[in-house]
Amino acid sequence: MSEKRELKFSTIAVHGRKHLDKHELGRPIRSVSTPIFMSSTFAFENADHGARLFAGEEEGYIYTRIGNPTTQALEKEIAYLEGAEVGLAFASGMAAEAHTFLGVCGAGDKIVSGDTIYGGTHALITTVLPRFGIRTQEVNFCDLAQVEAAVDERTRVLFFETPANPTLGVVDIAAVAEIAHRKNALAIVDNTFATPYLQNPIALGADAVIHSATKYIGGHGDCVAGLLAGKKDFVDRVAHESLHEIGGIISPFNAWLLLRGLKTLPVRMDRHSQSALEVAKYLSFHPKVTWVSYPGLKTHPQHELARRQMRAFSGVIAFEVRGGREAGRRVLDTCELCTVAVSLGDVDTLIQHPASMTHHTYSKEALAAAGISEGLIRLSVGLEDVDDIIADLKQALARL
Ligand code: LCS
Repeated sequence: MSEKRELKFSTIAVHGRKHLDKHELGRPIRSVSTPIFMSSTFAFENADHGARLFAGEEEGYIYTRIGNPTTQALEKEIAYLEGAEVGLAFASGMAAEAHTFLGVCGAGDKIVSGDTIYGGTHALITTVLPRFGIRTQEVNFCDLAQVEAAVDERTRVLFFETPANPTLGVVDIAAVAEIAHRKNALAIVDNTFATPYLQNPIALGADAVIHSATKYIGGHGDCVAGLLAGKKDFVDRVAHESLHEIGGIISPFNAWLLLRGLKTLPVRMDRHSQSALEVAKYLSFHPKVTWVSYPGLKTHPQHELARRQMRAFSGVIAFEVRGGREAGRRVLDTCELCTVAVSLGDVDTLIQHPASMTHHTYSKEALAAAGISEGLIRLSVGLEDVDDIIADLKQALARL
C-alpha cells in the first residue's frame, strides 16, 4: 500500500502486530524456553525468495506441515538424545508408525513385527497395511529363530517393542539388528517404554527408533504425539514421501510440551524405575498375586538381557491376581489412588486391563499367542510417593 492512510478496525485486528514498535519485535529475545511458533505459514521476503525455498535452493520456513521452528527444535533434540542423525515429529505414536511404514514400504513389501505390541499397532499391522498390499507377519521377537524364518527377500522392516506392551517381554536389539542387516532390512525399535534415557537402540545397531511421545517423553498425560529418529536418508524419505503428503504432523504447541517434558526425563525415569521396582517386589511376594512381569525382577525371563541393554527398567508392571479376569477387574474397581485409565508414563499411576482395553483389537488366539492372559493387569507406576501407591494396591488386594 503506497498511499498512507488510516487502516480500518478489521484490518488492524488482523495486522495489529505490524503497528508494534519495530524495536520491540526485532530485538533479540533470548528466551530460556523455546518459543512456540503457532504459525501455519511463514512470509517470504518476495516472490523470488518463496520460489527459492520451494525449489530447495535456500533453507527457510514455508508452511508448518513441512517445517516449523518449534517442531524442528524438538526433532533436533530427539535425534541428539537417541544418537540419531535426524528426527521427525508426528501427531501421535500411531501416526509415526503409519507414516514410517508407508514411507518405506509399497505393495508386495513385507513387515515382520513383534506379536506383543500395542493393540493399535497390532490393528495397523494386521488389518490396515494389508489393505494396501503390504504383507505383514507377527512373530515372537524373544525367539530369534521365528524372526529369521519370517524374513523373506521383500522384507523391508523388522519392527518390535522392547520392553513390549503389555507383557514387558524384552527383545535382544543387537541380535535383531544383525538379522535385519544380513537380510537387507531395517530394524526399527519402538522405544516408548524405555525412552532414550534408559535404552539407546541405535547404539545397539538398530536403524531407527519410534516413540509414542504421549507417554514418558511428554510425561504429564497432557498431549498425544509421536517421534521418529534415525539416519538422514531414511527419515528424509519418511518426511518427503509420507508425512508431508499425508500430513499427520504435530502441533507446534505439543512439540513445545515435549521439549518441556524432555528437560525432566532423566529425573522422572529414575523415579518411575525406582518406584516400579519396589511395587513389583511388593506384588511378587503378595499371596493373592499369581505372577508379576517386570524386567527389573530376577524372575523375569530376560532379566540379564534387560540389564545389559537398559540403564534401569522403567515404570510399567504386568501382573495377575488369583481369580483371573474377574478378580483383576475388582482390583481396578477398588483402587482409590491409582487411576483406571489407558496410556502410561504419566505422573499419575494408571491401571488398566489390556485384554478388554488397550489390546481389545487382538483376537482370543492372538492374545494367547502374545502371552497376554485374560487376567493380566497393567500398572504404570507414577510419581506419587511409592508408599501411597503400595498402600492403595494393598487395600484393593485385601478386598478380594
Ligand atoms: N507404541 C507403543 C509402545 C504404545 O504403547 C502406543 C500407545 C503407541 C505406540 C501408539 O501411540 P499413540 O498414538 O497412542 O501416541 N499405547 C497406549 C497404551 O498402552 N494405552 O493407551 C495408548
